[in-house]
Amino acid sequence: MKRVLLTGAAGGIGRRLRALLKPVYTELRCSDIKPPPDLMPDESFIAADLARIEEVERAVAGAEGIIHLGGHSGEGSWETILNANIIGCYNLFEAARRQGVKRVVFASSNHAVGFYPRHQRIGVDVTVRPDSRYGVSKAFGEALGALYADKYGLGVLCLRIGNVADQPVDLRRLSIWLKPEDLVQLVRIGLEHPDLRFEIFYGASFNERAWWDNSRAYAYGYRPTGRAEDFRDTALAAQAQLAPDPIGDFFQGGPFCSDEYDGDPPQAV
Ligand code: 15L
Repeated sequence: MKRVLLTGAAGGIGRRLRALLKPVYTELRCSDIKPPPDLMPDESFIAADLARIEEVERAVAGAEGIIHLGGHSGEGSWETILNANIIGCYNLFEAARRQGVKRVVFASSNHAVGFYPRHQRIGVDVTVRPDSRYGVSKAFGEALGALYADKYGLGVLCLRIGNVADQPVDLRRLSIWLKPEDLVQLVRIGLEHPDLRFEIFYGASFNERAWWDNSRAYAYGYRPTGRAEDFRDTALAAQAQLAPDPIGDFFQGGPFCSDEYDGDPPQAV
């Protein structure tokens, strides 16, 4: 696998992945709605608005694999989520099918299951419990990925990404942190593992406080190198500066759960 398209190349995760993937995929093509400000002369870039399928198809043409990070990466208005993450995600999978792409790695999110309480350990087989319109769009993307795998034979890996950063920055992130190099490992499994058809993995490093059973990823050879507890003291010191959030502190999705929350106080079951 050489010809790989990276959507969302101008975003936070996209910027990190571009640097880390350059030596791996020598024909990496980057895409976003606008060129990343730090685009290097040796990087290949094609602009595409995900809501316009003809632009997406142009970007996808010739690619063997796609890493789909593109779209809106947090909660947004329905219109924003609809265009970037619902229509945009459909356009991406449909363009991949039309252009004969072999593999798609879809950046899903922990927010597809954010309304599970923190005391519950979950695998990838639970019912989705999105914590936001954004989370719903990620559950939609996972469903679309399953359809394109089962019906059209595309190889699809959905990564329910926790939080990609150099280190975990608060208590919640001690459970969901993903070291950028570990994300590269996961992406490479999605693009290159010969047995992969459709899978969902959690995008998390080796975190002793994890809420997620990531055994499917381990079965495909994932061996994370990041250990959140190595940063425990700084993460807990940062947490001590934050105001308590009785809803967000109860659920896995954190502030995505407390944002617009209008239900009863959560009860531990
Ligand atoms: C996400 O899915 C977001 O894209 C990111 O900005 C973080 O908010 C992350 O989840 C998180 O849960 O920390």
